[in-house]
Amino acid sequence: MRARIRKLRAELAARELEAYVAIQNARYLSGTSAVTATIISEQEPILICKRLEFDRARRESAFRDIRAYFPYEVPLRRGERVKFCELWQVLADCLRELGARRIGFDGMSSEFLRKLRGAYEADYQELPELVVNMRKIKSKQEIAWLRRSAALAMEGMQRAAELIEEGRSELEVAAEVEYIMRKQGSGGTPFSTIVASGRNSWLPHATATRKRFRRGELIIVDLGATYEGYASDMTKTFSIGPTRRQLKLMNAAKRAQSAAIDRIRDGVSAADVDRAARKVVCRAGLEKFFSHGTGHGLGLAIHEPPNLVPGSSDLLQRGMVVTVEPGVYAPGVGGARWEDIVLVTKDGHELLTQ
Ligand SMILES: [Mn+2]
Repeated sequence: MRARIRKLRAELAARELEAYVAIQNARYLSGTSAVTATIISEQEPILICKRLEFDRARRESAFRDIRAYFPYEVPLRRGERVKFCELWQVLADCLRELGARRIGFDGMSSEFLRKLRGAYEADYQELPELVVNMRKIKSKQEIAWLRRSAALAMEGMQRAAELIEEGRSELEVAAEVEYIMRKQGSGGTPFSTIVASGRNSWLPHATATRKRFRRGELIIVDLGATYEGYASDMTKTFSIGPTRRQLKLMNAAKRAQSAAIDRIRDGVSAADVDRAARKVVCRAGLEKFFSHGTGHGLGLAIHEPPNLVPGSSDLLQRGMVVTVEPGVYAPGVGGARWEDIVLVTKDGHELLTQ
């Protein structure tokens, strides 16, 4: 956490900014999800949270300057200090106290910014990339947590593999995999577990329904766990008595994934990795069924930069953690997708799921 603050301060100094207000990235900077906003400057970093989160923020964050606010007046416990106001008013008070004139921030609605500016006039600059770029490269600790999270996802997937059989429902499988991941230490699923069979399998964002598996169906299982807030994301495609056309889809998605993973190493462009997957799908004559990007970064958020998509200007660097998940979705036939989590290393890559 200290290293993050130090890096951000260097970015601020380079841009002659006197303070940075983080809302989207407040958790990343402060180490707790109890946070609403943080203000980083040359002075003591400030954590702003709602009154009800104050005790948790104090327990979980290394920040010492913690300010609680609450939108309406309520009786307080002895010794409690709370400002009864809206978030923009606390921010304005803190920025005034810091005497900051040039202020960076990572994302506010125009309405919110208008109110903040009304309460404290300064030069505000929207610069989310200052923190977003830092977040792309994971620290040793973050990699360790992502590894644990990935291991939990693998346990879930193993359970799914045991349960795929005719007559079982999508929801039954989703419930069982979530149960086992939770029991093994998952903080919860970063997205609703996908178990999509038959006609649901060609909808890339199906969830899980009461539908039961039947012969001749493809079944996509896409699941994730969290560990210390860090998300995992993994997909496999199962089949019950697949047809030749279904096998072709599964094969193409699998080979596209391998081709993309093979490309991953320090210095390779994210667009190149996407292109490698697309080439395989194209050769199989299935390009019109590949309806999304090849992968995405993950960390505290399930989807974060870098994105492995056409036209991406990102270069993969050691310490980045990305998913690789090409998929093909042929209405009337089925959908197939494989997704694994890949750590970019100096000489290549390491799979965190398998
Ligand atoms: Mn994914």
